[in-house]
Amino acid sequence: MISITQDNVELAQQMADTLRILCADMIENANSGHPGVAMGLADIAVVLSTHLMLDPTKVDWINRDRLVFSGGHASSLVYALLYLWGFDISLQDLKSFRQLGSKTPGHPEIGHTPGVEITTGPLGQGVANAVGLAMASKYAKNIFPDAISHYVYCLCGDGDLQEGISYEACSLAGHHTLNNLILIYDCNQISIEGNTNIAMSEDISLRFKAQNWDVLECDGHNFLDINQAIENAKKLNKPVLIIAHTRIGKKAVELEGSEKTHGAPLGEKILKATKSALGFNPEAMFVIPDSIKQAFKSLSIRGLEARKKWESTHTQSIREIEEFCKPDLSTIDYPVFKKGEKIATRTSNGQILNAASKVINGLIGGSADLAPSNNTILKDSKDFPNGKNLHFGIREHTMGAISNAFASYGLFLPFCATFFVFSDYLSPSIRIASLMQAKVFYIFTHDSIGVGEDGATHQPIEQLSHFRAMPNLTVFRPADANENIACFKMALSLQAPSMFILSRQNLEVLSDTPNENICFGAYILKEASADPKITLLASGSEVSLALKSAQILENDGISTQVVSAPSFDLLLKQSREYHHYLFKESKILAIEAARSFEWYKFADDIIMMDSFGASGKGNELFSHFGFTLENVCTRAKALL
Ligand SMILES: Cc1ncc(C[n+]2csc(CCOP(=O)(O)OP(=O)(O)O)c2C)c(N)n1
Ligand SMILES: [Mg+2]
Repeated sequence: MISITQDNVELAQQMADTLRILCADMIENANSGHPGVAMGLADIAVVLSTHLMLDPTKVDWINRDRLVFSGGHASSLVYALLYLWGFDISLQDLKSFRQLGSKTPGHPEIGHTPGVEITTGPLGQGVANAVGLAMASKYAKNIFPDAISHYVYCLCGDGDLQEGISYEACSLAGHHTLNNLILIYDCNQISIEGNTNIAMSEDISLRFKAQNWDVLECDGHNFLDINQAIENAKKLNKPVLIIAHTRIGKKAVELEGSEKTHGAPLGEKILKATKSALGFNPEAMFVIPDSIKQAFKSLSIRGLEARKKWESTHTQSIREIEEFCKPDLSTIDYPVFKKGEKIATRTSNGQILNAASKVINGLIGGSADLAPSNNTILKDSKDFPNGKNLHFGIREHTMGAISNAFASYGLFLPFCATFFVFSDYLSPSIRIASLMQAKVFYIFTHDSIGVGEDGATHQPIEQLSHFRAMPNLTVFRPADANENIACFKMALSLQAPSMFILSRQNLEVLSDTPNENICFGAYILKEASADPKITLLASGSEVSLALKSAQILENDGISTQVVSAPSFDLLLKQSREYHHYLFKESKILAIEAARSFEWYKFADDIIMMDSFGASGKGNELFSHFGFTLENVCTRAKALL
């Protein structure tokens, strides 16, 4: 079967029922999972299978269609489909669904299971990811018009559309008239607590129309109807929402339509009864009739042939795409900063970004309406979709998820930006980026109480510790413009996300060249006159204070060194020998204008923020909160 017609509806039905039972078996076997969504979406999944162009033998084919399951709790369906489509997943993997060490974790994770496009589970993220993939595809098509022609499909549920991120994302999708995006809404009007009418009564169709989408509806259990909707959606010139009216747990005996199917196995009795009702052997598990295997297989053979044909007709584009993905980073002409110069790291970072953008054609990104403050405008590029400057609007959460999508699309190095304090608004997406090890650069300026007059609401306090605690994410807080360059180079070398925490206020450039020792996370910026008794350990704007304090302590006869620590994460990764080389036998006083308890890993005492900030002049705030020469020297001496 390669497309749905009146003649093969019966076969389609058998395929869908096989999926239903397979998913229910996986969940029963694991004794955990979500049968409702899998059984409810099985019919749509079969129709979608006839539209998707995927080649299981080449999962990174750049012109493949993208399919995002925004409701990651449909993972059983994801894995069952990938198995039947012929991806590198075995029946055994389905049998070890959700078990430790399996290829089939509780929610789909990119990199873990071949064929999974992006990690989903936190509701709403996937919708925004799909918008991001459609944007990535649209920009890719602008650069490689012959080669890129695929669709982005996304399956989402009531929960995804309740989440605020979906409003943000769909607003942007409508604004950009992303006509390569088809969002299929599993409208079963059931979530965990029961009917969605307990918390939701808006008109979804009107909502999407107001956001410049086209809206279609179909019976989500009628193959011809679903197929017609998808066919129609492809012809429209806007992003399309297909509201598919479905029943959760479709065909589960006694439980169809009930929230009870949402998050628990059907149970032996009901599973057996359901199998009998559908003509399956009630006693057998994981049975897939050969005819069904063949039907799915024919779809993936079609994908393989499409990919081969694409490769043979786009040889020139393929060469260009390969070049695009391999910029010569050694040719980046970084700006030069001279010792003693005064420049905010947000400003130096803007210059670095622009220098890098000239070489890295895939460097693309923007800010949530703060580009002039974050210094993230790429001056020699146009606005998306004609260039690399993205305007996210004031939609931080979606900005994070769209950046994740750009990173997983396969051609781009995305960055996004806002004030550091508003990183909270996209933190859930940063968490997923970290889990996925997606290479995204976060540019967060206005890094501390140094923000000044905007006051406590705008002064990040606890964010630095929060992100340092996030696995796989490297946080950089450079002390000056040259450290900024070194941190940027380091970030380019990592295959994971990086975060730049940058000052609003000017900082003195402390050395003449970028210090390569930044790869260790911290390094000795100023040696002590003798074996150090005190180490002043600081990051960012507090490094200057440490240097001046060290001079006073030295004058008072206390040998003092200064360690600049732009990256706590990288320092943590170094050996005990390196830590000992760095700190020797000295007492360590850390200085950081944040809630930086983690420095107790190394430090004997910390001068940090013990409260929220306040409004006032930046320099007065630093004094007010104890970031003074006097306090540093007193606290240092108290350690001896
Ligand atoms: C951000 C977030 N909040 C809560 C959850 C927990 N959760 C998982 S599924 C779900 C209900 C989703 O309802 P719906 O999308 O309608 O899925 P259905 O029950 O129809 O399968 C909830 C609350 C989650 N995964 N992500
Ligand atoms: Mg639902």
